[in-house]
Amino acid sequence: MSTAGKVIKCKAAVLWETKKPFSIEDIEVAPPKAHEVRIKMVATGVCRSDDHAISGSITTPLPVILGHEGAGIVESVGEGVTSVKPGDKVIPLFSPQCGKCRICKHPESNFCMKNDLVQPRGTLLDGTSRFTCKGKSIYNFTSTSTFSQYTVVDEIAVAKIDGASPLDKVCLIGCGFSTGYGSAVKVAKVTPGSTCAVFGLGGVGLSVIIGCKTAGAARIIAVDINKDKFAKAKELGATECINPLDYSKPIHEVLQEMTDGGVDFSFEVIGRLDTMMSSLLSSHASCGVSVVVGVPPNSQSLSVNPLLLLLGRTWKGAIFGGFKSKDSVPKLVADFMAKKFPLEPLITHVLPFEKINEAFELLRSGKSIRTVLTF
Ligand code: COD
Ligand code: ZN
Ligand code: ZN
Repeated sequence: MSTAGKVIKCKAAVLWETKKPFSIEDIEVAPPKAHEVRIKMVATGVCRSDDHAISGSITTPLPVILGHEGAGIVESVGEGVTSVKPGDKVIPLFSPQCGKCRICKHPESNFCMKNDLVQPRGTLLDGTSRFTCKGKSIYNFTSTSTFSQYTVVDEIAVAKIDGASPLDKVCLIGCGFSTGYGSAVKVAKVTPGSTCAVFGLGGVGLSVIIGCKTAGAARIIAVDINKDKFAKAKELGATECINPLDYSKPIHEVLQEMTDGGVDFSFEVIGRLDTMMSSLLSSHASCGVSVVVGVPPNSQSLSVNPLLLLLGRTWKGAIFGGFKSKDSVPKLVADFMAKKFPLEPLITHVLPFEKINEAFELLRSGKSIRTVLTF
């Protein structure tokens, strides 16, 4: 029996308060309105940014359904939706692409002005949510809310992907993989034969390494304070791994000595101010490009001597690897299907959706790279 046009009752992980575990709740998901899409989630990754929302270091309205790295199948569409139809495999886009704003029309930029990231309203574009629980409206998270058996997203925040793709793998293209990979291939534009340094070897940092390798970097130096991360980094393309705790001098000095004055491309993939500065200083003062991938906790800032840039160094950053999401996600899925890069090594754990709190414990303890929750 078709569920189109009807309210769907299902399970979702609701965060009622910060610093508390999720409660698996029975919720109602209203049908999609015009230009909206209701999706049956099949798999979702657990990303560090979801944990930042739990801890409160990213602020978002509560109560909320988090999750932004999912993949699923379209259940029904609202009036006027043309880019997807029921039955299509899709990936929700936490960084949408409206196609009409100044940024979407810019050839190089990707951070669509219709995003719900900078000042989160916790709603769809019309200012409301389709979720209720115990008579209370529940907020959306980053236009996606994938920690629910069903979610509703705006059409500008969903991409149709190859019908043959394995959703329990390609869900990583919804955030972590694309953020890291794009930082190397699209934002830094890593060149063949170059030397790179990657600070932070979580799922995103390892995806930067995959990008550097794909782009033909000759040396990829992986930096992390957890040496247990080194084996996987090497498997994915790191040529050397260093632990700042093994040195008495600052790690940027170590990197400068290892690379004749500094690397061509450096990446901060941790989200800390001190490592952002180390990453910047480890890039060559005249020809280096340093990319900020991590986001520091709310309202922290760095004070920087302009001379660090005056000799020619470039300092930049991007969300979602600089990719225009709706255009790029289907292509990234196609590239995965064509075996241009792997996703499997990033997935260390697969758990049923109900074990979501366990998945976050694995992330916090540093035991997982990515846990994929299946519905
Ligand atoms: N020096 C070196 N390594 C460190 C240090 C340090 N001082 N502190 C921590 N690390 C290592 C950890 O051991 C770990 O291996 C790694 O850094 C971080 O990995 P994870 O697993 O915590 O994180 P990821 O890879 O899932 O995500 C990292 C981000 C920086 C991308 C993320 O936290 C973030 O800031 N996201 C916001 C950026 C963004 O684009 N957001 C949009 C949606 S996610
Ligand atoms: Zn994420
Ligand atoms: Zn736009």
